[in-house]
This record gives sequence, C-alpha cells and structure tokens, in this order.
Amino acid sequence: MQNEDQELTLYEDFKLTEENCDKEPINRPRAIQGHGHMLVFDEKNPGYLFAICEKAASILGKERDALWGSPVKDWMPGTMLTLYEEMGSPHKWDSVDPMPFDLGNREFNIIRHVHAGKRFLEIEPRINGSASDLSTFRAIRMVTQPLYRIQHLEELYHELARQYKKVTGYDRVMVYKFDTDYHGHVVGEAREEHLEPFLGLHYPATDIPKMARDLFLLNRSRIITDIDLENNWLHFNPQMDPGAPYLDLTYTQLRATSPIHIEYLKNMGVRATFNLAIVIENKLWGLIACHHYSPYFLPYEMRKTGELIANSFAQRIVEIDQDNYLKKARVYFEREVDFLSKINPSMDLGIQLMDAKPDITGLCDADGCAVMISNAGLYTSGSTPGKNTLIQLMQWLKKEGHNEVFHTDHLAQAVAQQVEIPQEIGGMISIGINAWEEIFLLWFKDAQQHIFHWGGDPTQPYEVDYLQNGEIRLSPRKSFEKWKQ
Ligand code: BLA
Repeated sequence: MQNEDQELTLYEDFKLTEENCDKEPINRPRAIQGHGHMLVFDEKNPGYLFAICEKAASILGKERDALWGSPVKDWMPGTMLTLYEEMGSPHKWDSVDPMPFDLGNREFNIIRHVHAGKRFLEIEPRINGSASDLSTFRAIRMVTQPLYRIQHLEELYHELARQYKKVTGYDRVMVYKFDTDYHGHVVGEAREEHLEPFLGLHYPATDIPKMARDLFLLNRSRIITDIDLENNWLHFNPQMDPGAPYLDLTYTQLRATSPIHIEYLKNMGVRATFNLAIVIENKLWGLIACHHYSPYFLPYEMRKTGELIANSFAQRIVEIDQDNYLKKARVYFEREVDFLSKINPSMDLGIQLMDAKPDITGLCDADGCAVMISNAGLYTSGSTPGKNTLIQLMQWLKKEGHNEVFHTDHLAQAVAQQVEIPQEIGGMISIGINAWEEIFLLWFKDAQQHIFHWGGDPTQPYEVDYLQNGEIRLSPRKSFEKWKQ
C-alpha cells in the first residue's frame, strides 16, 4: 500500500552500501509487520497519539488524520483505553500481557511496553490454534523434561529440536550454535521428512549481522509470520515534534524485517520464522531457529514460553559442559598428582624433566613435548618442531611476555610468521618456570584437518549489483547449495 507522506523506505537516514551492511539500524524501521497493529504515545504528552500504523485507524473505524488532534479519551474503545491508562501508573501495572481485546467479531491481543519515553500498544490477532490450546505448563514440561535425562550435548540438541517442533508445529526446528568468530552451524535439527537436512552445515557470520545478534540479547524471541505480507507503515503525528524520524522498536513484537533478510529467506524458500536466543554467560551462544514454508503465527504466550524453554535448554547445556569439564579435570588432576609424586624435591628439577621420568608428554595428551633449560640444553619427545625452531619459539614467547602459561590451538597463526612452524604442528601449550634456571615446557598437538560443509559459498556470502543510477544493491547469496571446505 502506498504511504502518502513518506517514501516507502524503512530508514530515512540510511542507505545500504558495500561497507555498511552490518550497520543497518534494524531496531528502528518505520514499519511493523503486516499481521499486527501498533499505537504509540509519548510519555510527555500522553493524551494524544504520537504514532500509529497505516492500517490501525481503519480497524478502529476512524480516519487517521482525525485522530492526531483529538484527545485519546474521545476515540479509543473502552477496554483498550483502560489498558492504555494503566500504563500511566507503572507501580500498579504489572504488564504481564497479553490482554484480550475484541472489536466487533474480531479477536485481538494487546501487548504493552514502555521504552525510551514511549508507550507502545501492539495489537496481534488472537488465534485459538493448536499451539495456543496447549497450556504453557504442558509445553514447558514436554520440551524440558526429556532434557534432564540426557548426558550428551549432541543428543540434547537433537532432542530439544524434536520436542520443540512437536510443541510449535514448525516445519523445521534447528539448534544453531555460534563459533567464536560468529559464523555458526546447525548442531541439532528436526524437520518434516520431505525437507533436505541442514544438520552440520556452517553459515558465514555476515548472515546474522552484529546488530541482529545484539538485539537477541535484549529481546529474546522474534517472529516473522509471513515474508510476503506487506509492511504496516508507521505514521507520526504532524502536530507533535517527532524528535527523530523513527521509533526504537527494540522491544516490540512486530518490528518489520530488513529487506535483505527477507530476500535471504526467499532464496531459502522459507516463508515464516521464529527465533529464540540461547544465552549463556550473557553472550549469545546460539539460536533455536524455526522455519515454516507457508505463513505461520505462534501466539504471544507460546513465544514467551519458548523463551523459558530456551533458558532451561541453556542451563542444561551448561550443566553437561560442566560435568564433562569436571570429569576431564579429575583425570588430569590424578595425572598431575602421580607426576608430582615422582619428582624428587632434593634433586635438580631440570635433570628430572629431561630424563623424562615421569612422562610429561602424556601428562596432557600431547603428541610431542620439549623441555628447554637455559643452562642445560634441550630435550624433546614425540612430534615437535626442530631444535632451531624451538629456540626461536622460546625467544618469541619471552618477547611477547608469555613467560608463564600460554596456549593456542593454531600455533602458526599465533606466531604470525615470526617463527616458521612446520605444517604438522597444530596447537601448543607452554609453561615457563623460573627456578634455579629458566625452564620452558612446551607441549605440541599435531595439526588436524576439519572439513566444513557450508550452506552456500562462504567466500561469497552476498552479491553486489551496480545499478545504472550509480547506486549499488546488496543481495544475499542466491544459492545455498552445499559447499565443502
Ligand atoms: C537476520 N539472519 C538473520 C537472522 C537469522 C539469520 C537466524 C535472525 C532473524 C530474526 O531476527 O528473526 C540467518 N537463518 C540464518 C541462518 C540460518 C537461518 C544462517 O535459518 C541457517 C539455517 N543477511 C545476509 C547478508 C546480510 C544479511 C549478506 O545474508 C547483510 C549484508 C542481513 N540478516 C541480515 C539482517 C538481519 C538478519 C539485516 C536482521 C533482520 C531483522 O531483524 O530485520
């Protein structure tokens, strides 16, 4: 639908270029998704409308332009007005929404929040589908109960996906885990049988820009009900100073979706999504990502229930991780005790280490080990770099200030060409000991090959089209064909 007083653009002050695609201000588009409505009030002038979406006036049976100058008490339906007025007394208002609201024979839910000096009223359809019939208690129990029996992470991811798919009815439910560089991969999946599996596939970090990831920490769930539905554009009261030509929609349910992400989903053949944040230690660990191949709406109660489920899931991940860690730590601790019991404190430490009695390579499951003692020489066992490289490595450690403990899973990358590391060497742990003499203990792990299967070519995560008018257009990759690295 044409929006008379604004160009159909989500951001008045932002144009996508090749450099700024991670800066798109996706928290403040000037539109919401087409399945809902929104009314916004400024706390400083709460008696009059501040902004309203294109189609809301007509469901209220009003002309939009007549609402701007008219006190809210004169035109807002009774139930809605009561709900709105509660927002004016925050200490009385518990804000546990949704609140039912009927207009004629249409049933809606109202969801309210206050943010950045604005009062938001969001209106969503109230649908009594199978998902909302399931009580939130039953949904939580169905998904989380089986998780407590599971001791292995892979099984946990799979079971969560399986149970959550059952509860929500999405065509595909995935557990998507971020790596340290924020590329991610699908670690658990449940899908309709006819769909191709995404399990194990990796996706580049650019697919989910930082801004989108950051938003998931603030607002832990996000539904996109139908990417083909037209946006419901926001209009601002021309009689009020807008301050800025947008609203911060961070905490809303209905925020419109970035066009580039819409295109991404189109290219994947997906029509509707629901994403839940998995947060561990205040960081976005991953997402529970749901896809549907036709329009799909999950009621607000079930979305919020999903957030609780995601928290239980995150907690179970931590428990299993901790358990694995403790089991490992116990093994290493026993080895350490055994090792120390064989060291004779009245004898020279260096000589004992060089005699390799006890075995220090096995101490931490290394493939090779070197003991370097400043005034006694060098001892190696298993797979290590040659003598000259070891000496250079020790000098590098000292120069970089790694005099005590240092570790890396990619030694060649860590030394950044300052020392030539043989290809066979992967990671290293080093410990510096300053006793009578200077001692460095170095453990090495052989290099391992990782085969990554990507969802599309990760070296070309998007395409750039140069338009005739000199502008550029960025689009996500068209092909998600598997790509092996
Ligand atoms: C958002 N991209 C996202 C989101 C996901 C993905 C999960 C969050 C969606 C949401 O907020 O609801 C990516 N989805 C995936 C991946 C899988 C999946 C990897 O199901 C794997 C199975 N996207 C691009 C490029 C850009 C881009 C090149 O591919 C930018 C140049 C942008 N992605 C982009 C933006 C958003 C996004 C802007 C936020 C959308 C929004 O909240 O409006």
